[in-house]
Amino acid sequence: MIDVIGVPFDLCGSRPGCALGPAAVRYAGLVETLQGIGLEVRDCGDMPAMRPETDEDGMRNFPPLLETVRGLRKAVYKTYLEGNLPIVVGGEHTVVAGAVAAALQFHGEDVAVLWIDAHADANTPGSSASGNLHGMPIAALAGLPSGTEGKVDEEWNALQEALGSGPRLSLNRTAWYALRDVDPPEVPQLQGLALTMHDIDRHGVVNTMHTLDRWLRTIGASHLWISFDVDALDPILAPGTGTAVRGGLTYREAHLCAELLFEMMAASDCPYRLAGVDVVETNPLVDANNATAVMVVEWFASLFGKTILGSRR
Ligand code: HAR
Ligand code: MN
Ligand code: MN
Ligand code: MN
Repeated sequence: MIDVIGVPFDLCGSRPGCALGPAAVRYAGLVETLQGIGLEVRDCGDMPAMRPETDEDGMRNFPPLLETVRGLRKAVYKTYLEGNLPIVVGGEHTVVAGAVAAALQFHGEDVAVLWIDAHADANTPGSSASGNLHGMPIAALAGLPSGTEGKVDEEWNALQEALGSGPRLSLNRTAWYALRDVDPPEVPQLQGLALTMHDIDRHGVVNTMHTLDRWLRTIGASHLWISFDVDALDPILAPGTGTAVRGGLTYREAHLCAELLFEMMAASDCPYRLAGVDVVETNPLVDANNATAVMVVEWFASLFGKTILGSRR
């Protein structure tokens, strides 16, 4: 059974609105669409909404973020204990740290992460030019030092604590896909597999997905967490997001990517299993006709086996 968990959190990004992401994705029919292709789906509703609150000398809205990350880690862990598969619907990318931490805690250190995103999200508080925590979840998961001191360093340590006692995410077990807006201090963190839009232009989705599959086997991944930031998509197709970057995945490329991920994991000799999926940064306030959320739901259908001529499940 799939557990859908909404996280209406948008206090640590560059523009508000993706707290409405879970509602937008539900209105676009996520639950019904997955049920329609034969999956058992339980909608667990949303995590509590948060109010803005910043401590003196601290990071913007850090206290409510901390509470949300901790709460999501517990919710995802509970999903695992019940034998279910989590789908997390954000909300800002920051919160995903709690979900991946739960996957690492439950499944162990051989969890690999596929980060489908225009951005690397590997800044630390010390390296971030914006100070926005949604650009830092990979650094938090990897347990990188804050690179700064004082209250901000204390908060970063509190975030580490909120991620729990499980193993940290190794940067060597992290793959990025559709990158095109990476800050210079993030480049040294790209230690796993970094597939940029250039690589996708040059080699196509089929070859880059094959590279991903081989890499997952080489590193001995036991499970795969797929994190889908909608800004990976081209903003012409999916304008509903806070930090749009032109030159992203086309409609067909995005679907092919999802269809191939399904195929890779359905292969009889596939050594890794899906640990969970999230979709984040959907902001219906800057969208028309909920186009981005509709695209997200179609993408999920492809990821779970829907093809043009029917379902492979
Ligand atoms: N790298 C920039 C920063 O750190 C922009 C990050 C934008 N992040 C997201 N999630 N929208 O990918 O501020
Ligand atoms: Mn992101
Ligand atoms: Mn397992
Ligand atoms: Mn992004």
